[in-house]
Amino acid sequence: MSESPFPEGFLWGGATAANQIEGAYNEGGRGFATSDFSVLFKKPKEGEPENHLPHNCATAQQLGERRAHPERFNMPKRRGIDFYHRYKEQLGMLGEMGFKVFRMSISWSRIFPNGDDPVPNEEGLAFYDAVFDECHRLGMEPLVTLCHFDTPLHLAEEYGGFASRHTVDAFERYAETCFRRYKGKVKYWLTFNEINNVLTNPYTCSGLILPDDGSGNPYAGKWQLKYQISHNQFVASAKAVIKCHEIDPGAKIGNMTCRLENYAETSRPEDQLQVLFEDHFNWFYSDIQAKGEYPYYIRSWFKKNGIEIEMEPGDEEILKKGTVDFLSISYYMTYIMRYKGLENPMPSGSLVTHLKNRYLEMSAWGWPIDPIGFRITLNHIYDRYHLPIFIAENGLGQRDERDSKGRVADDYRIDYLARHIEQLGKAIEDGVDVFGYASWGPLDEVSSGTSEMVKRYGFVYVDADDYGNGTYDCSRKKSFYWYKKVIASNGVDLANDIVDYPA
Ligand code: BGP
Repeated sequence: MSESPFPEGFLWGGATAANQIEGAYNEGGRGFATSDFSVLFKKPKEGEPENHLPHNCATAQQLGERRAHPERFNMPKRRGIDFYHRYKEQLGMLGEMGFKVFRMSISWSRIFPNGDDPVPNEEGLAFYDAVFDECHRLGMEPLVTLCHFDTPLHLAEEYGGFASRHTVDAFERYAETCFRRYKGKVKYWLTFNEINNVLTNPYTCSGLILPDDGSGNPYAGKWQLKYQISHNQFVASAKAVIKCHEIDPGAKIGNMTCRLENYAETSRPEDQLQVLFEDHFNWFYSDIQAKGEYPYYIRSWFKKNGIEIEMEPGDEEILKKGTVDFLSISYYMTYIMRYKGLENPMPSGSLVTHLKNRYLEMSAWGWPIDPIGFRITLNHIYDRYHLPIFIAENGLGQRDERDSKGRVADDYRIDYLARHIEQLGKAIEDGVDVFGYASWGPLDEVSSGTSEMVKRYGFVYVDADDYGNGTYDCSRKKSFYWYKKVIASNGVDLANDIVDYPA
């Protein structure tokens, strides 16, 4: 077999999030989180009005209705895939594939039900002790996100989430509690999942709750507020990094951004200028977390737009001291940029490109499939920071159909992943330092954006539908046996030659 481009000890695995797998939203002493109020979103039928609000968020009015009458709503993140009760079976399936790393998140409100309680909830702490022990028993390193789209509701309702420094302080205490409790069990930490998505969805990313203003999306725009929230989260992240280094020098802690790699629609210089504008809005987040200071371009843009960040004494020193050990990204697709003719550009505020790339096929959910873009983006990131990189998410959400034997022939998923892993290998051969790859959704899990179960990513099929029906039992898809081969060959054997694949 040919020489592997992947280094010895490369961390092959998969990624999940507490709000999308755990369920047991009101068990074990857990308090409410913002994610508990995401309702199932199904794409509107022809002619039905489009919903402009990000599907996984809520206005104050919607939250009020859902809190008062939960029986009237379908909120699948309260169920997840019942990982809370089934984690041994589910992790066992990943161990069977030979996973080296398991990306998961801790539900903050399982540790501090209100986010800022005087003492932590021991039942919550013990649950993650058991999960980490099971990971190690199976030979998997847990890689743990501290906050993955599930800000404690109390902090959201009482303080506006990360709009308040109270939440920054609460996050620091929560992070410190985790570092002390799990020292020696967790070697890899991430602070915030997709911290740059605050520009699109500050409810989901930062716990901001706004009243419905009749505009269709009260979270649109509001850049002063969003950049103040971003600053507060940068400080929270940096404080966590500093605490982690103090408490557990053997651990590594990174950031996590949703990588938005942009292509100019044409060779028209203006279109390339639009790429520059968009890149500035996105590089900004990893620039601060990796370099520890506000970059020139954002200072100019703030000044031009009257944005003034309120800082507390010492913030700039904290940002400088609290830079991350590594970078992590989610990579799903690339985007097309067309010059908008604005002398004063604004963030696009959209994660899924509306301009189609005619050279790329798309998933059933309209996400362009661009493996070469993966290699491009990794070179761009490494060229900018020269820090190790972990792939925190990459995968294909599709409808999977089971045959009469309960088997799923997900050749489309094998094809997607094989092409992306091949390009990942080329990026490493280019000299990019990548130390691990976590495919998103190794077990089917509740979609972040739409709360659907039918948008499946997994190597493992979970028998559950969008409405909570099913046994929640696990079975193996064709890709299960394929990925097991990929891991065993350290990324060399990507051939789809699986013939026999019992469910
Ligand atoms: C990212 C989130 C993940 C995951 C992924 C796939 O933004 O970090 O939580 O859900 O998107 O998106 P979806 O689940 O909506 O298909």
